[in-house]
Amino acid sequence: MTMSAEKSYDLRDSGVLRFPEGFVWGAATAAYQIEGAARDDGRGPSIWDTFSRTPGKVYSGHTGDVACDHYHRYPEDVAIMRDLGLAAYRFSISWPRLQPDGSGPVNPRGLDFYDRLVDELLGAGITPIVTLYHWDLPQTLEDLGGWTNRETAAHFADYAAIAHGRLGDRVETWTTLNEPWCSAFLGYASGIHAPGLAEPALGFAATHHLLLGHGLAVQALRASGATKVGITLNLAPVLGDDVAATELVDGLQNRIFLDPVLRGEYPADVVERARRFTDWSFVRDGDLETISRPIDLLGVNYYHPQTVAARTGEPANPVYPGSEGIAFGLADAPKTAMGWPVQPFGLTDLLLRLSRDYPGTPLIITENGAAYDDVVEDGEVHDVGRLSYLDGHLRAAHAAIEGGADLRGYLVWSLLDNFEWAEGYRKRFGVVHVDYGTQRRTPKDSALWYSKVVRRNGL
Ligand code: NCW
Repeated sequence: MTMSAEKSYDLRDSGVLRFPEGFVWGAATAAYQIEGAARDDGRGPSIWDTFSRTPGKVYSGHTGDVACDHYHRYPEDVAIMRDLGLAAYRFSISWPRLQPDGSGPVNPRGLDFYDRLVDELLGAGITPIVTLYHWDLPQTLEDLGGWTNRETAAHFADYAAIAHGRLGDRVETWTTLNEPWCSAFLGYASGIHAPGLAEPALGFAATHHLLLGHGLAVQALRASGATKVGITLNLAPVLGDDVAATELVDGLQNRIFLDPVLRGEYPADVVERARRFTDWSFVRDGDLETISRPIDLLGVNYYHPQTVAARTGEPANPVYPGSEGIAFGLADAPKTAMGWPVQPFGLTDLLLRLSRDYPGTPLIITENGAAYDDVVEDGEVHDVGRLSYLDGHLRAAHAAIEGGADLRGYLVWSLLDNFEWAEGYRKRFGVVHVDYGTQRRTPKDSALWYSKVVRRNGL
């Protein structure tokens, strides 16, 4: 890693930490978490509609039926971003809005919605960044096996081409999957997320077909003329004294996705350890070439490191198949409302490690943020915990840039409080508060602070 003195000088200006010129500042959301309008205008059902209706799966039976009603209120939400001075907005497209059954007929009214949203953003001077898959698989495809079925990957590429065909003239940056680790290991290996299956073998098959879907979608997007294409992974440094434990968890969290995409191979240690669950016969000749098609950016979602230790008799954590004998979550640090430790140094470490181990791919933080139990007082939300979380992580990102990481932007998770998956509406990640009774939006102190950071391109 080389660190140029000139670069580090440029980034500091009378005590202000400056980010590089052109650094992209924005916010992120996901379709199922904010749109609502679950039955409007021909949208088909997704696995999250089904899962949230399955008793006991989501806190208090919450669903995304209404959520933030963003489907109808998007002009107000875009205006909030414009007033905050945000330069970019990362949103996801709901696959079942575009193709109600996940393959076959296209729903023109679904396409129309994203068309309107993109035009509204551009009119407000905000650059749209599209995520094609943020977990809302069409239920019809799940009925055929979902991501455990190889066909789903091909359908995903068709859907990518449809979306790009309509929006590609105005949207430059496209990412394929959001956090495939969650889709595979929360959705198919542990049952914590939709579709709620809990078989380690299914988690590995889903991982491969998600990655194949990514590679096929990259090809489809390129064929349709896209020039900035990437994937978003939820990555975490794994901390602990026991080398075998940290390597195992690092393999299952990070390298199982990074290596195929950026090196064209699965990590040998992960393949070996998973043999007790799968023979990997779903990996066919040519798949890894497809999966490792060059990408233009890597989206990094960072929340916290994972701390592990060897502990005899510890049962496997179902989200990490084969992890018996490993204890998780031991960090001695303040926790957010999710119980996640606040450890900003992990972001610096992660970005520098990516630069070192997977050089040449520009990085963008596609999500970072925190849930806290916010309250509105006289029309204001004094979310000091979130503000300090964001400040610490931006300093950590800046340190990584000074250390040589090619970091191009930062998108806070999330613009709005929203449907936090299995946690329902009880966990609030937004920099803008949402009153779900009235749909009133209230920018929190963190949003007002972030707005200043964005305007001065620094801290
Ligand atoms: S749940 C989750 N998140 C949050 C979500 O709102 C967003 O859509 C995701 O991209 C914030 O960022 C991501 N991430 C996965 C959490 C892992 C939970 C592991 C539970 C293990 C027992």
